[in-house]
Amino acid sequence: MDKITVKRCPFKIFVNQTGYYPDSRKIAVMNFPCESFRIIDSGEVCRYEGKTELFGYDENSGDTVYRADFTDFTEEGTYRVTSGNEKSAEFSIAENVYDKVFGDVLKAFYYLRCGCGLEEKYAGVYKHGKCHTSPALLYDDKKTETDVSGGWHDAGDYGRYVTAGACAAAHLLYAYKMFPTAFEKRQLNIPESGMPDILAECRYELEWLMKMQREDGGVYHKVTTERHAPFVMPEDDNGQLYVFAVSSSATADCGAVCALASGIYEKYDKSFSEGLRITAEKACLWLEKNPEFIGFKNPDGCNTGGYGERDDYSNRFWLYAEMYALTGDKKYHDKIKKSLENNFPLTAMGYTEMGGLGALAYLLCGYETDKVLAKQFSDNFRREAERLKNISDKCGYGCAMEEKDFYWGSNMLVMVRGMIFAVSDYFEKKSTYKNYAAAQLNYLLGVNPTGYSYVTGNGEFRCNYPHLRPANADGIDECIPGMVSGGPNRFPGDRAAEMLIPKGTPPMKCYADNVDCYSLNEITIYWNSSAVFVLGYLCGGITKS
Ligand code: 9MR
Ligand code: ZN
Repeated sequence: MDKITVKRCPFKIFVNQTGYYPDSRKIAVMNFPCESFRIIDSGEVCRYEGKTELFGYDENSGDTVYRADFTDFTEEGTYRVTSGNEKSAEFSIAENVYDKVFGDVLKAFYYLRCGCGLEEKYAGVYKHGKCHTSPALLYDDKKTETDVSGGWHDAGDYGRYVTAGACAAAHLLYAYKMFPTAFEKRQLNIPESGMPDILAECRYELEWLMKMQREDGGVYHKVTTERHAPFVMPEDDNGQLYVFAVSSSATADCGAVCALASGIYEKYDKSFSEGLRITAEKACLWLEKNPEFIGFKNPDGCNTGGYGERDDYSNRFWLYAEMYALTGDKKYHDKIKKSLENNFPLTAMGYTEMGGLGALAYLLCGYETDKVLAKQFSDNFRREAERLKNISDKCGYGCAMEEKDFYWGSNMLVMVRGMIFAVSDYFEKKSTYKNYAAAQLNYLLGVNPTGYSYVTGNGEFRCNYPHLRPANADGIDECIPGMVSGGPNRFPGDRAAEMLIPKGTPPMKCYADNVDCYSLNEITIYWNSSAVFVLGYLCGGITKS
């Protein structure tokens, strides 16, 4: 494939290109008039026939959508859907259908590790040398050296940002905590052992997060070079690293994820768990002394990520909820109540709004909870799931997104919505929204009007040229697998995207698999982590009591 031109999808019938569980709801989507469809196996033998249904006009794609429902075809195998001269990409029906994609989106974090080399026995052809290990200077004085090596590269760039990292690690840790059976035996072929691989991988990030804390408990917002690196391998990015100012959002998020992790790792490594608790407590003390919001703004001349926020209400709430869940100390319960006097969304689980993670902490806590408050939190998730279900039902592609939701990194919001379906089911101990969570994954993996699977290495027609420095610099045709692309963005925010996306393009089609389109096709750790959570639910399931 040429890296500059954007390939058009050869398929006009859209399916989850990974596939479906035998007992899942299965709907292929067409955007051309058709009346019937067939399912053919790899020997082109027809295995199923059915009538399509006109779904109607779908605003976010601009398509008139027809749908082929083959839910009652449950035989394991590899197939395509056909209609007239058109066909779908290949997909499977199988119990283990998500194994590869699940393993890949989780292994992606290993490929993004910073501060170490990636050895061939773990990384194969994607091996590379040690990166970003030189001491960083405090940006403020440009003199003081500090060791903040480690953690994951944030995204297509080589920056490491605390709020983004805390969010991604929290998604993974909650996925493990809520759906442990999906992870316990999942081998990722990474260097560590002695605990489930997902925990070993998160530990790599947590150790870095702890290094980002200053002696007084405040946490630096980010460590990056002053300007984004050119498209070179990480070991060749030798620009001076800087540690930028402390922010209250970074301090709260770092404390919160460390408190969450402290409880989880206790069983595996007492002293690590203890260190995490101390980090979290120090963050609390710093925040007490700094009750005002201290945001982050890039200094002039610096063009790496800002991750600015408008306030830190949800971050502080999340921290206090995690501290209460960890210690049962009433003083944190009082702080939870106090922080709820501010207004912020209590189901959001992105990288700026953390209220949903705080609610999760409270609902999963082993200590006594205020029944009214707990009910309010779980009702919020259920109400939000119901609202999203209605949106999904109105979308030809089953996606729970409205026009306004297709902004930078929209695929994260799709996955966070999948998370809300999962969380709601978890607390109801039912599988009411399982098909809706799956529908969000189906969209990500090909049931969308671009026809792309937005996960590298997965699906017959998949994105392969994300804005990801090592993938572009390594000279290897096939991109590192398991990277979730940011996806359609109705406000193309880079020059290449402005050129490639004609004005008036419907939101769901504002996408190009092009390395220069960072506003449409970058990757980030928190886009991957939200996909891991959804897969954790679909593969681990709800334990009915
Ligand atoms: O996801 C962020 C998006 O909402 C912003 O509009 C954009 C521009 O500031 O930045 C995005 O975040 C990037 C971060 O700043 C640096 N690493 C890559 C992130 C994804 O593009
Ligand atoms: Zn690095």
